[in-house]
Amino acid sequence: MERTFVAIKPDGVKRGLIGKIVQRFEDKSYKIVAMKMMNVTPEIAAKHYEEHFGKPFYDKLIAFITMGPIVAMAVEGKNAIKGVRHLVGKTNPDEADDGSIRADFSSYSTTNLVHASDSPESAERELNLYFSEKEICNNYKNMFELVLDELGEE
Ligand code: 3AN
Repeated sequence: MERTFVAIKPDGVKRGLIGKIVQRFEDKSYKIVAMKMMNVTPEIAAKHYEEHFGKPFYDKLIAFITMGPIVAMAVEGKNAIKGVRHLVGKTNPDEADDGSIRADFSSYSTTNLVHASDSPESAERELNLYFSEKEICNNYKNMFELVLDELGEE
C-alpha cells in the first residue's frame, strides 16, 4: 500500500471542482486518509516547488499556488503514486490521456487543477510538508479493502 500527496490547486477550488476531483480518486479505490483546505504560504510554496527554483516559470508558479486556497490530501492505495499520476494526467492537458482529470477539465499547463507527487521520495517530502502524522486518519477501511478482506487478499 502506498501513500501519496495530492492537492486541488486554487483553480480547481474556485471552479467548484473539489467534489468531482475527489470522486475520481475514490472511484478508483483510493482512500483519502487526510484532507484539508488551506492557504499555501510563500514559504510552503517555495519548499514545494524548490526543484523549479530559477526556472523562467517559477514566479508564476508561486503566484498561482498562493492565490487562493487549495485542498491538500493524503491518498492511499495499491501503487497509488503512479496510479494517481495516471488519473491526474500529464502536466500539459493537451497531452494528457482522455479521461484523465487534466484532459477533461483544463487546457492550460499552469491552471491544470491538481498536483500529485511524482515519486516515492516526492510523496514523502510533500506529505511531511503539508501534514503532521496526527492529521493522517488511517484507522478505517474503505469498501475496496473490505471486499479484498472478504476474499482474503492483501
Ligand atoms: P506536475 O504538476 O505535472 O508534477 P511539475 O511539478 O513538473 O508538473 O510542474 C509544476 C508546474 O510548473 C506546472 N503545473 C506548470 O505550471 C509549471 N511548469 C512545469 N514545467 C513547465 C514548463 N516547461 N514550462 C512552463 N511551465 C512549466
